[in-house]
Amino acid sequence: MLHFLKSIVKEPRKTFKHYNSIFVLAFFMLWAKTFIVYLTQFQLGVEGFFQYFILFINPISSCLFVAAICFFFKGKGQYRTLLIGYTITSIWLYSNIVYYRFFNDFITVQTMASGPSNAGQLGESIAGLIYPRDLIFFLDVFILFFIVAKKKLPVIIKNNKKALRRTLSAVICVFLINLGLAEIDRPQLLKRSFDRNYLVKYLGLYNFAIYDVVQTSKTVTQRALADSSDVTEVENYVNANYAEPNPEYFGALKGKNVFMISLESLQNFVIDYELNGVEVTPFLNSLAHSENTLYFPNFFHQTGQGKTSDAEFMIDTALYPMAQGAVYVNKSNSVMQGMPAILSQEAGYYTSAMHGNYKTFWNRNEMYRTMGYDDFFDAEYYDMTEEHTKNYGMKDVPFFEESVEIIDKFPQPFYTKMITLSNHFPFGMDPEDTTFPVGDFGDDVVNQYFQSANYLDQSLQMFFEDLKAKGLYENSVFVLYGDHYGLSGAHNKGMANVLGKEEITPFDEAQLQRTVFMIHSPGLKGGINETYVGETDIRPTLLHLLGIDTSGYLEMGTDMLSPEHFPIVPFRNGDFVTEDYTYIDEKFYDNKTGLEMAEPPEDAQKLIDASKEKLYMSDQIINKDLLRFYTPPGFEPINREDYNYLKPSQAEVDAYRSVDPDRVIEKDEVPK
Ligand code: GP9
Ligand code: MN
Repeated sequence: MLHFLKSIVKEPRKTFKHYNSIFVLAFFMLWAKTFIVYLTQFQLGVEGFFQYFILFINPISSCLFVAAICFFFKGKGQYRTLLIGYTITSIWLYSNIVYYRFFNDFITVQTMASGPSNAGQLGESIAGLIYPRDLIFFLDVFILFFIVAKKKLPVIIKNNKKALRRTLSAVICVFLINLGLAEIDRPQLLKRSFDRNYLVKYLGLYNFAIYDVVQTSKTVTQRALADSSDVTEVENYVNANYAEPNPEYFGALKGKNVFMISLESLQNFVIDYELNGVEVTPFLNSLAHSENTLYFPNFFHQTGQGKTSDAEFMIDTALYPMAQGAVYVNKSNSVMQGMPAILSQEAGYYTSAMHGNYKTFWNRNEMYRTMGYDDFFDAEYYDMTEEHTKNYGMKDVPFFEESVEIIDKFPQPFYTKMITLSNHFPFGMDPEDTTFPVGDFGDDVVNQYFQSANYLDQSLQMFFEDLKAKGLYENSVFVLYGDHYGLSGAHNKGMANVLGKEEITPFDEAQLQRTVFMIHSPGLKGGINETYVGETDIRPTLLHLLGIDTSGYLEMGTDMLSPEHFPIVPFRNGDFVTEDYTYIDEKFYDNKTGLEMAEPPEDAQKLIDASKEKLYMSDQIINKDLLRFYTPPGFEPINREDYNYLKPSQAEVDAYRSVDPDRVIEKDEVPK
């Protein structure tokens, strides 16, 4: 490489002739393509000349490496290897483009290990993510194949060993320069693995993939090396940070049935929002303002790559999901002390999960066993006809309608998690399902969001009415939560129009991570509670309301109603929000003005440490599977073998019902 650069300056003509080879062309094309993709397809937050320069040079080492692999071979094998290497790299780049459109993130080993469930998830939305114009990303591949076929630049490197030596040394040199420059701009880059954006911005997409492989193998070893003494540090931390329950609320909802309802992608800005003077979510608005609802407008989602499943995980464990990959997929065999198991053991609850998608999605059927869900009513229990389904599965109205019939047979008290689906990216509705208008904000996804959120709202209202009719409303508590954002940064322009702003700044984007959260129950002393809270805080809050002591459990969240609740919400990427500040990308913003602060606040370090510590302790538990060394007092460890979610045959159900259709079903019986 250096030799090439030197000679192209000194003797451009001769050099061109000498290097007029397909390898050089391949290198330049891949480099250029990668850089263009960085600029046009990802939001890497590049600022200033220096960062642009690093971005420009970071693909060099890996692109050179791709072009150089062929020097391992002699003769025609060189072309073949080049074509294969180039095509695979291009497919990898394109896969990241598509993945980014959906997740606003890059592919990792963990997400790939998520296998069919994660890929399946993308697969369902794929039509909205792939465009014919994307063929342009493969133009260079066609050119390369064409040149080889037509023998336009058919130079075979005879002295392949020398070429290999030279190019590989160039790869290493360039990479070290890249790393050095990156370290200058962002010290400790490799030690902070929270944010994949940084790594891609500074080291490049391909180098990130290698980094990710190394990191993942480290985690695997971490578990193997952990022992029982590792749990002491976490235990001390949890005990020191425990927030006493609020006596006014402790046990206020004791013995009630619990509906834990996941509102797909429902951001909090829709509450009380009016589209052309019409409320988008009139039912949720009425609940939010009801005297029997605790409504938390400063509730933030804290999910990572595991999206819906990450939210479920936080709610059931009060721990954080993983920095990379979905904990549901990667850690379903770990030891957990989940909410269903606690409710069952401490208060005799019958527990279930209900979701109109197939049970393998997000590996739910495995993680639910770990959590101790008695039953899982998945797509097999629902009428998955075309008119009832959209995107991943059941539309919310038929989902709730059919669920009521199942719930009606539950033994009480019960805890049931219901995961809605319709309000999912790209939010398009079947015309027969709505009369609500679409928005006019210059972005189809944003425009459709309102229609789809309105549909979710209506379905909830109908569900509540059905429950009232069945006599299941009065003695129940409804925990309603938006699992994660619906409109990613890719839709910031449309969102700016919605909010009547010039642009969405990083500060605004962090504020938009608020999702809906409320607890409603007839007779509950409600009110609007402005405390800053997140998904990890749900479990202790709910358990305390149900009168269950949580002091023996290793939780990262704290009771939202406790006077000792520490109002800091760490996001999975290391940013955080508090009542006064928003910390993004290592910069503090003032919540009052939305502007970056010239000086960090006085308590900056205390807040940074607090946020880091929470994530660190949780990561210790998850990565090292530490709960296998800790059993809370009185808790009976879950035996996964006791649970399976195979649907009983009709004959089994009939035989069961024939005994006496009206008899009260015991907790351990099959209530189908
Ligand atoms: C799929 C549903 C949606 O079963 O949970 O998943 P998401 O894409 O939101 O994680
Ligand atoms: Mn979701």
